[in-house]
Amino acid sequence: MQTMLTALFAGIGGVAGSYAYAGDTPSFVVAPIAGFLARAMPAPVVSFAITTLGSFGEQLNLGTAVVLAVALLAGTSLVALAVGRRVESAVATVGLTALLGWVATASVTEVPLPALSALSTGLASATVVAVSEFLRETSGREDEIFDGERRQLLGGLASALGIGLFGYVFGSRQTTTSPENLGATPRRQRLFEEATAKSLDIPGIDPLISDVGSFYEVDINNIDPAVETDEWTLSITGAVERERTYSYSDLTSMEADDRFYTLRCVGDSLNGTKMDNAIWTGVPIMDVIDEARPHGNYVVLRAADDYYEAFPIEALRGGMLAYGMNGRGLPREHGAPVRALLPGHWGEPNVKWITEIEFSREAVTGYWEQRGWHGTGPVKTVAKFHAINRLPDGRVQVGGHAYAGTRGIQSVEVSIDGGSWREATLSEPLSGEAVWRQWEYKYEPPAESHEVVVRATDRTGTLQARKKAEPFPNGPSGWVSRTVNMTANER
Ligand SMILES: Nc1nc2c(c(=O)[nH]1)N[C@H]1C(S)=C(S)[C@@H](COP(=O)(O)O)O[C@H]1N2
Ligand SMILES: [Mo]
Repeated sequence: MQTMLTALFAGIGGVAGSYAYAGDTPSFVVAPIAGFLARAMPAPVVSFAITTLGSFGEQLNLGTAVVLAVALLAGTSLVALAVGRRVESAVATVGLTALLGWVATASVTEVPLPALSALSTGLASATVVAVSEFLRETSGREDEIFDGERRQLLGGLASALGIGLFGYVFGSRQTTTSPENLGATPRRQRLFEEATAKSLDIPGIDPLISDVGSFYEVDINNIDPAVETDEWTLSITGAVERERTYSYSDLTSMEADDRFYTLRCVGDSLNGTKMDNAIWTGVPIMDVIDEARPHGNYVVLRAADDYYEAFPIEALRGGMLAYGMNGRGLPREHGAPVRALLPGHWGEPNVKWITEIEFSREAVTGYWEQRGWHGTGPVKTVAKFHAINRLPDGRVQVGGHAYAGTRGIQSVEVSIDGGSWREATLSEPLSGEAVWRQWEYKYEPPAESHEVVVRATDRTGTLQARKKAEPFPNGPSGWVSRTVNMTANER
């Protein structure tokens, strides 16, 4: 029993030691395990996790990975304890703990963790075992308050907690980097002012530019890649006349552009919040690609997290390689240092942490398409309905955002009586190819409790589809309908 607990503490210490070295990066021993779990999960489970569990699903995955990592290191420590005691050598026990912990950590995935990261894990486990074994063996006297086994357990627990605290402090330091300020160019300044001037003031919904901190995040790993700017490169490969490789400074020394561009995930629920807008800074993707003279019809964008999406080459037109977001460098969670942005497409092909643009003569099946999704094409038209406010004069204000990709939003209509439609007020369109608009409608409530339905029409004159569909596999559709209850404290 004592041995089991000592091994468990060693497992906890090992994971904490790994965190101390790597922080919240892919070199953390939990990261490859969480990634493995996410990829090994059958497609329907993944879809359920995304659309129903949301971030809880991610936490569940991360929690499971932590437990598995602790179990792995507890297992190797247990072996070391058994062998070391058999040969009656504390040195062997401790050394073997470090060695096995190191080997196990280094081999948890097909992509091995960096040697130093794995070593920090093994050493941390060995420290816990060393403290425990030392306390067990140095106790001899019968009249001691704590006998050897108690001392062993308390020592193991204390050292695991100590390493945990150390790991927390150092590991967090590893990962908190705030992106540099890109400085205010006149063009960027104009875009910020434009968004402020055009934003409608509707309590309960985002302004026209989302805060970077609340901008939705979707990706395949719990722990995002941490790509160093000076180590980053982008290769243009495959069916091209000349392969090319760009560094970060190659890219940033090209003529920069700033654009509004709205992103929406195909796995967003109909009235969900996986839709946001930002000002992005970068270079037109075609400026980079033209130099390589591609001749395939298809393109694959690959990333540092092994994510890849593939689609016909036309989708790249109007696209950008972005390294800035709302006036700062791209935050890590949104793809630092560089991501792709393809106006009007679902989020999927907007590949973050991009490392390679590969051209191909044949169609390739992307990461999500292998799992049954169809999320590389243009977005569906949607009017989201997020705000219900009671005005002091007794009227009701309802509002939200509407988005139709590059087709643009022409109008938004509201019905409060289950039949007749009134035009909502729209925010002035922002400059740009694929940008959302806000809508707002004020009315006298027809009853205590009533149903409000909203629908958008795009600039081609096409009405948002009424027929309901789940997000999987093509993105949600239908008209958003909400019950407004005057007696409840609605918002
Ligand atoms: N490298 C990489 N890029 C990625 C993803 C990913 O998992 N890995 N997810 C995609 C999906 S499904 C969406 S919706 C958008 C989300 O971008 P955001 O997290 O910046 O909002 O990124 C896309 N780009
Ligand atoms: Mo997505």
